[in-house]
Amino acid sequence: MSKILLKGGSIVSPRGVKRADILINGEKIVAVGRNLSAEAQTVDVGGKLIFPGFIDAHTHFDLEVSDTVTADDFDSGTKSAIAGGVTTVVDFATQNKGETLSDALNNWHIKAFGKSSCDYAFHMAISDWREDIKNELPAMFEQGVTSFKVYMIYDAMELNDRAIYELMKELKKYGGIVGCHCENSGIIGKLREEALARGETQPKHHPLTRPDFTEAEAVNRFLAIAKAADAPCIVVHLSTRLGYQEVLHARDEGVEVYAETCPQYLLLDDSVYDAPFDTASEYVCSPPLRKREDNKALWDALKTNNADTVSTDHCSFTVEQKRAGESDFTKIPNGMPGVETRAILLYTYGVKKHRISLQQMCAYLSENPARLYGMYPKKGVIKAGSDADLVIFEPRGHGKITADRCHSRCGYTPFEGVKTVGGVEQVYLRGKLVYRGGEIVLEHSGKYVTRDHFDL
Ligand code: DUC
Ligand code: ZN
Ligand code: ZN
Repeated sequence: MSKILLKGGSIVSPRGVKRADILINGEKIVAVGRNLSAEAQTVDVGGKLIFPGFIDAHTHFDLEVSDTVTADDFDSGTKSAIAGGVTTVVDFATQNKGETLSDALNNWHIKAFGKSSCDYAFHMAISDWREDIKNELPAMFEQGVTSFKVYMIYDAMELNDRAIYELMKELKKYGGIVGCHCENSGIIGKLREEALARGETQPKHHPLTRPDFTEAEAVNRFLAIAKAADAPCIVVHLSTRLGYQEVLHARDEGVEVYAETCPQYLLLDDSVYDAPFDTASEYVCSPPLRKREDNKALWDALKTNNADTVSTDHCSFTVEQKRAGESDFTKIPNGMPGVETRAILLYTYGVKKHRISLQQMCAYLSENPARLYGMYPKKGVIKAGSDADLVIFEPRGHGKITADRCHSRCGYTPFEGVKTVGGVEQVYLRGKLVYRGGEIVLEHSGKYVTRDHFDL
């Protein structure tokens, strides 16, 4: 078995930053401490920050949606991930109507197996709640799927309040948790119809037909359902100040709610939709980009530890694919890439701008998602016994995000030209160097991760 000794780095955790060496044996960390010595390949990481491998618990790779399929599959998506320091993704295995959950899980295993350059796990997105689906839940837990997703919007996916309530009550029996895409389908559906009838067909009409209160109402309703079911839950991709207030209010009422947001809701706003179609459509995602005051509220949520994770909702389409909605914004496939740029953005615009600390960055990108999704302490922490998933991060130097250096197949980044500080220098996945100095040096070595119950 190969041993590697990383010497002189500063190890980041939610509890602090400390100088220590890390000894890796095979796939695992076997020791962490000062002045370690061993017969091992020694790597000098003096002056670097070392994070537990980042986890992106919200990606959509190889997803069929809007009569097309996402530009990134598990091959390109996970290459993009490791280039961004992400050593584990939790993608959404998605049940199509009429399918069983085991059909959906098998489909996602086939999509990911042998193609993934980082480790991967699956949430199960349920779009068809039936008696036989209820009976399948124990089998999901046996196969390491312990978190579920529901959508309050999208014709092909939407569950009603009763189904969400029943699912929550059922999952409570097994210690599972439900994340929800919170948008009010009825109001948004009508606003879109009215906009199109007025000839309002452009990307700028996308945010106008999904106003902030449609997220807040859905968050409020989802949390009322969680309260009725007395079940823990997650609001995914929280995008508005109003929605955040609903989360705080529900917590005051005793609801166990966790909140996820994404870099695009922290850093971008709806002014981008005024650009010509090809540029504006790149930013069409749901929920849409919001206002600066919403960005600010979400940074505040992170600063005060009132949000729990920062994921990406990586769901990428090429400009060509986006052109399906050139004369009707409702036909633009929703989503954008993000898995590769999340960490550097959070470091540059979070840590370096003093909006969050380095420790909080580690909590949001590594430890909290590992705990929330039942992977801790295998993932999300640097300690003896954990997987040797490590990000060697250079804290100095200036750069710029450009699509030509990203690995997504969609051909663009919503952060084109954005200035950055520092960067991911090397990435270890279970003890193997997979990324170094801008190059992927080992591909397709990702494995499926079975998950336990959440513990955050
Ligand atoms: N929103 C997106 O923009 N894309 C994928 C799914 C979602 O909820
Ligand atoms: Zn969603
Ligand atoms: Zn999503």
